[in-house]
Amino acid sequence: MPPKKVQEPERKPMIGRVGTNLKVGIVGVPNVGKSTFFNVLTKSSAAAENFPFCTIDPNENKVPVPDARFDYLCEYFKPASKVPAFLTVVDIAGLVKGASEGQGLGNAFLSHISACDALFHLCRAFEDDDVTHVEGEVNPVRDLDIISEELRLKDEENLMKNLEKLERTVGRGADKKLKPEYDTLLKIKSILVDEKKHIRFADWDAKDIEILNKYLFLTSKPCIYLVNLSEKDYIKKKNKWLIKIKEWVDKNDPGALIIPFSGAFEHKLVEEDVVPKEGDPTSALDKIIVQGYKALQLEYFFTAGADEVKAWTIQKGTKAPQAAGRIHTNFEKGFIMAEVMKFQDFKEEGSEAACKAAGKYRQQGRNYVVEDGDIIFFKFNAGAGLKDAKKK
Ligand SMILES: Nc1nc2c(ncn2[C@@H]2O[C@H](COP(=O)(O)OP(=O)(O)OP(=O)(O)O)[C@@H](O)[C@H]2O)c(=O)[nH]1
Ligand SMILES: [Mg+2]
Repeated sequence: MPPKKVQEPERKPMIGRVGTNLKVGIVGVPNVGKSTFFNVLTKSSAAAENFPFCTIDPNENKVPVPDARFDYLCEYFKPASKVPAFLTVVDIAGLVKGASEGQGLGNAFLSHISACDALFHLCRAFEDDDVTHVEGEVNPVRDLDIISEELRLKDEENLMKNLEKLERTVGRGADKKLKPEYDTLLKIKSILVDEKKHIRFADWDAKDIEILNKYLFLTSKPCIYLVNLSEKDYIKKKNKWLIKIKEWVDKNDPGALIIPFSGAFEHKLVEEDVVPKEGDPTSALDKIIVQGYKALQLEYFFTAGADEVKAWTIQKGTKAPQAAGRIHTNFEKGFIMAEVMKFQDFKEEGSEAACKAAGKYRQQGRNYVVEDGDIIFFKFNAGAGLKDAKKK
């Protein structure tokens, strides 16, 4: 009798690029503190000066993702090598009204934003007469509108170009194969052009997502809103724009996160290298990094031992053999099983042996979907015999 096929539950595909080399781009109008934020976030020194369009070419850097579980494992194993997960951040040039038609630094921004997978949309809510605002007075809601509309217009241009191309073939009934793609583009048009909304506003089915992932429109990328406050406002958690920004996000990008921070405050923390005491205001950067990483739909599993504690980045929904393949292609090819401990179990039981004794050290097969924070030991067949994949 042929073996019964196990029916797997349908997984809805994700909107976005496939891979683990994903990036978050910082967007916003000129001179609002993007490069200053990039510098304090990634501890680098991209040019950040008081004039619009200070940034021309994008700067890219990596920043470790803070994680108490990783710290615990390092403390436990005291390994020779510690490798956390990293978030890649790109500092992009400022956009002005009309950028989609070539104003300001113009169209170059398209490819820079296109190369990113999620966006930190940074707006300025701090007053400082010494810092020039391209639109005159400070008004983050107007600025959010400007950037949001430029991104939408760029997508509209891209969409209409492709729709016209398809119309010539599909419209005349000449190419039936392309009809589903054409239908999805029409659906996108109704959201993007007729309703003037961003693509991520709508609920897309698996077939649409396949098409969206072919085009990678700018407004399909997830967005986190970062509000740059003065140090005083950040510490008091008060600023007149915060409610208005919340209203804008609820209307234009429902469900998206808003994170207030202060470039000036963060800059001071880095410069003065102060260790905050109990009750002191704390940095917003850790939260921004963790949320940025989540927005990319990335997660990681751990390998842990005396040699190395390492976080391995994977996309959500990755199965055990492909996760093993992150370490080495042979691990995927010769995959036998994954031996998995949940981080929480490991911490509660206190050791691998205790986890085993408690039945919390589980052997998982090729259909196992790896979960964020799993501690994994892969077994694979390297031709001759069974070899351990764990780095002990
Ligand atoms: N008062 C105050 N000034 C800031 C803050 N963040 C940045 N600035 C100043 O604002 C000016 C512009 O900062 P940048 O970080 O270069 O701004 P940007 O958004 O990268 O600008 P472009 O690259 O031109 O688009 C600089 O003079 C900064 O010192 C802040 O939080 N408070
Ligand atoms: Mg800049």
